[in-house]
Amino acid sequence: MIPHCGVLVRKMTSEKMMPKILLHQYASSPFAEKIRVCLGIKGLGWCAVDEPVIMPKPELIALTGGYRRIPVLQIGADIYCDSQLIVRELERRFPEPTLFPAGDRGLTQATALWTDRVVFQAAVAIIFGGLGDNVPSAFIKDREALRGGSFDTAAMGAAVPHMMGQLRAHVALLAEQLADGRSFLTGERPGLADANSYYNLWFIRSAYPPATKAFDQLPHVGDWLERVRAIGHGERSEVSREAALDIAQKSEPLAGTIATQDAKHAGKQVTVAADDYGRDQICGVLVGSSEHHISVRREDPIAGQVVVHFPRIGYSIES
Ligand SMILES: N[C@@H](CCC(=O)N[C@@H](CS)C(=O)NCC(=O)O)C(=O)O
Repeated sequence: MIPHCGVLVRKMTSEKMMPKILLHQYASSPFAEKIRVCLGIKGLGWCAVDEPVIMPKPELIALTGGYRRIPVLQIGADIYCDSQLIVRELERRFPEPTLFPAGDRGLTQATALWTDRVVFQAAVAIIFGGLGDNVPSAFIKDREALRGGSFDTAAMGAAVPHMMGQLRAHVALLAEQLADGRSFLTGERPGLADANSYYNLWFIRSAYPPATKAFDQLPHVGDWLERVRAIGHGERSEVSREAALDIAQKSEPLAGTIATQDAKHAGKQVTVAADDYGRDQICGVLVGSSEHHISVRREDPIAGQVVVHFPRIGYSIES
């Protein structure tokens, strides 16, 4: 039997009561792997909406209004950009089992700034520096547009020795954390700390296996990687990009409230953009905000009325 997306595997609920969890993703995406592991920890049924690895991504852009990065979570006409916010939304909608089994909610979310920026950039240099001339030119061109700067695999290659040392030092922190024999980073139950710390190592292992020598001799890490891998990805099925658009069109987005600090933007047209790379501006009417998120409503000729949600950390808002 194909499981319905958006239902707890352990507790089947009818599709009518529970909207589908749609994850716009592709197989080789490390940030999508972070979310797939979180879906596994929560034992959720979900639908993969496979997106291209490079632009154009017309269906995704119709939903997001310009945000092109992967992953994007869609629940009905609510579109959640960035793995940081996707994690928060999954935890909000499906609190049990928690992604914070040690009561480590704030601190563990902060680890994303370590794994998604510092460790990820080391992994990118190691993988693409290692692959060198084998990286397809269309991919390089696309990532240059994404970065707004060069994607120079030769320069990355020159940085590999340093980056391998850096990577080993980062992973040594995980070895230290696991040294008392615990199964997962914050104790006996897996959580976001594991998903965050795992996905870059998964990325290196799957995209450029020779580079695992940076960390595969460190104690405890190999067994922990295997335990995280064994969690799996929950119950996955597939939905086409066209069907995802259709779901958005036929759904109503959630209502939101606006934080006092954003009162001046309430109901007004604003633009939201990432502050690191993939800085495309997304325009919409501010309909929700908090310390943790910014939500804009937009009307799309293909997707209909959608609300696009962004994390606060790493995104700017301007009117
Ligand atoms: N801060 C974002 C970063 C996402 C990211 O960089 N994703 C990569 C793929 S793993 C990406 O979008 N690359 C360009 C693309 O796929 O078009 C997040 O946490 O979701």
